[in-house]
Amino acid sequence: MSAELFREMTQSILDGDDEVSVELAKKALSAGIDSLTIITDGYMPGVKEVGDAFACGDAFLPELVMAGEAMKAAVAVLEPTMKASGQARKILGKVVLATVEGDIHEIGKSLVGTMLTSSGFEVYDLGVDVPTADLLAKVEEVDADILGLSALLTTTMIKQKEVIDEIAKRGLKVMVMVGGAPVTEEWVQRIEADGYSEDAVGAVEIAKKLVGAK
Ligand code: B1M
Repeated sequence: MSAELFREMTQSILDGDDEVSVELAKKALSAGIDSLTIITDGYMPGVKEVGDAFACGDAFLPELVMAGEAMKAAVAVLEPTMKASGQARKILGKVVLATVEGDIHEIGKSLVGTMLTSSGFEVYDLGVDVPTADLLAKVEEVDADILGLSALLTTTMIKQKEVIDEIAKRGLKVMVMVGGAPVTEEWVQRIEADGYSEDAVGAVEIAKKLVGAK
């Protein structure tokens, strides 16, 4: 039953149909399927397919926009369950999180924020397209342990480096975790980030290690 449901979810993203993606998310939740499994096995294959089709010119911006909206709407249905599954406990650390300046991709960044919140972190999600100065002002204001920087474009990844350089210049004591589809281990080493994960589950593990290491 799940396999068929997941195929329909993938199709709803390919169709850019947010009504269907939302209905399927509700259906899967009532069938007792875990939210993260729904996202990774149901919706992510659709987003990947649209992204790949866009990259080789088989899909265009409107398709990308509609796929993004359908994915966002489904995640909005699933997020409360993910947050609710986190138990009340001691705050593990404070995380300021954002997508870097010039980049408006928000879905992955928000998923990381939800996972961190449900795992016991206090998350200040500043949204997308956030200038370096605003990020660092928030880090100082809340005395953050970790600054999480998401970037989905090869043209905006460079902002992750800009932020890290500025942190060093100001002598701020905050760990930087980076992520986003184009980010690689090689890039992480080059910009001297403290942590990197390729997905939201891994981001929680890295964040836990970082606060332990601080
Ligand atoms: Co855009 N887009 N997009 N897009 N888009 C990509 C990223 C692209 C790979 C598509 C492609 O060509 N194959 C391509 C980038 C190419 C490149 O630079 N290498 C691209 C492009 C080119 C563009 C525009 C330039 C298109 C244009 O205008 N000509 C434009 C840029 C706008 C801007 O930002 N300035 C653009 C716009 C958009 C939309 C607005 C239409 C829409 C976003 C809607 C929204 O977010 N509200 C959109 C979408 C939907 C995509 C794809 C299809 C899907 C992204 C997504 O939401 N994935 C994407 C193709 C792809 O990724 N295959 C594409 C689902 C999400 C759950 O995954 O974001 O990877 P992801 O997050 C993951 C991990 O990466 C990781 O954990 C998350 C959960 O597992 N992670 C972190 C993310 N952040 C992390 C932070 C961490 C740790 C882990 O620590 C802090």
